Formats: sequence, structure tokens, C-alpha cells
Amino acid sequence: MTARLRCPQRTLDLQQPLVMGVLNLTPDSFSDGGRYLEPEQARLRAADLEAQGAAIIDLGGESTRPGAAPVPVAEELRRVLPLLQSLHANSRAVLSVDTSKPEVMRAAAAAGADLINDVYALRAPGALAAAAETGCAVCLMHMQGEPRTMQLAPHYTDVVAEVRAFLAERVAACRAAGIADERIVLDPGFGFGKTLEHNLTLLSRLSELRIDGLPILAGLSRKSMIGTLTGKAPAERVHGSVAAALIAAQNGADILRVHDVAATVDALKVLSAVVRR
Ligand code: 8Y7
Repeated sequence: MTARLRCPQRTLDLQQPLVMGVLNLTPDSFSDGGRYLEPEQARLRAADLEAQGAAIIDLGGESTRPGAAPVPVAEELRRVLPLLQSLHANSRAVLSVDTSKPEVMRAAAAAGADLINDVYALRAPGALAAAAETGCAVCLMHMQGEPRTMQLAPHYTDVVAEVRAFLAERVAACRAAGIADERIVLDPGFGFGKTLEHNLTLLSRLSELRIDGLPILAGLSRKSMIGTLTGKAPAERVHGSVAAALIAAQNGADILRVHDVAATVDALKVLSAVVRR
């Protein structure tokens, strides 16, 4: 197993699962939309995520929730770049940028980004070349369809085999573009064109998505599958989300993308203590 992720300025040790804290710089994200639009609020939130134990902070300037409106490049840059520059100077966390746009990838890398988190897995025109050029690590996520319509009628014959085949194809595309394996993270994309049953199958069989030892990222935090299982609104999904993150870690996830960092870090410490014996 790789157990490491190479970023431009540092290498992340993945011997134990790490937590990626979510920071949405959008007015319309489902769980924290609009809370961090003010630069000072966003900086405080980033410092808080880091203090809670987030090794990675994922900055998002474009909501990918079902039905979300597209965001022009200039607006996405306006949301993301100032905070990125500030965190690059003042934070020790690895800085991830949630984007699918080549222009944003280039500008973010120049401003100090370490990781490009692309829910389209670098399929947008020019994205693969732009990501390769930056030298950033990349997270390749599976999605069936596109955000506007992906939850209308998700369909798979064999969800694990199909997600795995997609990720393998994207890994091959990255390698062909000159992105080395030590820069690649894979992600099944929970909730992105998947029913509850598909999500539960992927979570229980996450270990089958390991391709050539590459690290796996799981994003389950506060998603609608947790809402369906617990009957809770997004802000009340903390306990369910921690349970899901722990299951993912037990099934091989190396990075957990979460809103509730402290709770997840504690749960992972308990898991690690048992695994180490
Ligand atoms: C994921 C993600 C979102 C995920 C990765 C949400 C940006 C929806 N989900 N990125 N982004 N994996 N890599 O509920 O599961 O946070 S947005």
C-alpha cells in the first residue's frame, strides 16, 4: 500500500486515517451554506478546523449539491483565492481546493494549494493537463450523471464493479498525463448519482475499490443517506456521520471528508488504538 500522498510542499503520511475538514465558501451549500462568506468568518473556521485536528482543509467555491447553480470562474476565484493565500501563509494544514475548472486549478496552485479535489475526476476539457501542470495531488471522485440530475434515477448493474472501473480508467488517464501514483487519491463519491442502497453497498465493500494500493477518500458527512437512516436534519447528523466515517475507516478509507472534525478525530483515535494491537 502507498500509505503516503505527495503534495507540492509536503508529503502526507497515511499510516493512519486523516481527517479533511470541509469549508464551503458558497451561499448555497446544504449544510453550511452562507456561513463563511465573510473572509474573517472563513479564516476563523479554517483555524477552528485545524485546531480540531483536520490535517487537510477542503475549500469549496462552487456548490455541487443536486440542483446547484453553476458559478463563473471569476466568482469562484474571488471566493477561494484570498483565503487560500491567507492559509498558505498562516496554516499548517494541507490545502485542498474543490474545483473542476482548469483556470481555478492553476490559480489555486499558484496561491499555495496542495490538493485538487475534483468531483468530475478531471474530465472537464483541459482539467487533466492543468492538474498535471500544477504538481498538486488530485482526488478523483466517481459521479454518475451530473449534479443537476444525478439523483433522479441512479442505476447500476454492479455498483462496486462500475465505480471501480471508472476510477481505474481515471487513474490510467492521470498516469498518461504524467500524474504519478503518489499524487492520486480515489473516492467512490457517496451520494453522487447513488441511491441509499448503492451508498450502503459501496460503504460495506469500500476495500474492493483499492486500486494498485492508492489511498481512498470517503465523504459521507451529513449527507442525505445519513438523514434517511437517522431521520435527522443536516445539523443533527453528527453522530450518524461519525459512525459512517468509522465504518469507512475500518473498510480502508485513508482520508475522511467531514464537517465535524473533532468528533471524527476522536472516533478514529479509538479505532487506531484497536487496530494497532
Ligand atoms: C464530496 C466532495 C462533496 C465527496 C469529495 C457534500 C466536494 C457534497 N462531497 N469531494 N465534495 N468527496 N472528494 O455533501 O464525497 O459535502 S460536496
